[in-house]
Amino acid sequence: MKSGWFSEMSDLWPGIALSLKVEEVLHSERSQFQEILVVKTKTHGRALMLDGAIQCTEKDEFSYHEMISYLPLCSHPKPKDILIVGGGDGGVAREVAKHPDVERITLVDIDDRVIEVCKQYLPRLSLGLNNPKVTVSVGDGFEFLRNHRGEFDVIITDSSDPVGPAEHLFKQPYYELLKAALKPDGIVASQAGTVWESMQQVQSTFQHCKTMFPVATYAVTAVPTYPTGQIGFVLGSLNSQTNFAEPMRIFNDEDLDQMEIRYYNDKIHRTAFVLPRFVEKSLQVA
Ligand code: AAT
Repeated sequence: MKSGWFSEMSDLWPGIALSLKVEEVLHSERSQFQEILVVKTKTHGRALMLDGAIQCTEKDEFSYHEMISYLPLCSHPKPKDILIVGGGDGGVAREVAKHPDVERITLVDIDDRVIEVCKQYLPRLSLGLNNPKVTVSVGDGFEFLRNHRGEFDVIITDSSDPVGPAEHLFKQPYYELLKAALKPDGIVASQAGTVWESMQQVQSTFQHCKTMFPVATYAVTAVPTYPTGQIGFVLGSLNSQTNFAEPMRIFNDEDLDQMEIRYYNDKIHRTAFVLPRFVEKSLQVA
């Protein structure tokens, strides 16, 4: 590897790797669960990597964090109680807390070291964890859900990829627990990988969701520093009337400016569900 560059190599996206020029390694440790690395990049601000996979860079994290938050929140008539599984960097909590209907946010991340390291090095994300609406809990999201029934309007799974501590968050039993933890008409949204390199993962996550929820769909957004520059979300609703592609709550430009939302609006919400033909066919969503 060329010195001074970080390359994101993984068996999940074999034969392809995004590289970032690194100016300084700010933090590196092996926690109980994973390898944590924070670097200062030349062009993308600070970046967090877990087990060699880019979790976020300061330059483009807003696309992912806004979309994984507002696609489900704006598809729900009154999202008051929210659970975030993963998301220890605070980016999703930061966005979810901006939604005026949201009253309580519980965040459960497996790794308290990710939370602490992000508090120290990624303050623009971790400020989300200090919001008074947010309660942070440390533990496995799967185990947490076992003990929570009928409590949440929206559950967002902002988890790392399906290797290591997040592996079981991409399997059928997790979707059974998600369903049970929702209130009536509840909605779920989960990080679900990219169709360009991980079609099988997308298909199986989507199938799990479809098995448990009367409405299930897949949406995409652009994140230049994620593998292939694109990432998708699986969304499910217990309400058979939910039409994810048409937002129930529309923020106007003034609202969006005030909320410091830079990527999401109602137009991009609708577009996120427009999928290429090969994806429609693979997921049978057409
Ligand atoms: N916010 C964008 C970054 C992430 S964070 C993924 C988080 O999931 C990490 O903080 C990790 O500690 C946490 N996590 C992993 N497994 C579990 C688990 N079983 N229970 C709770 N939290 C967990 C997502 C990056 C996506 C990368 C795409 N390539």
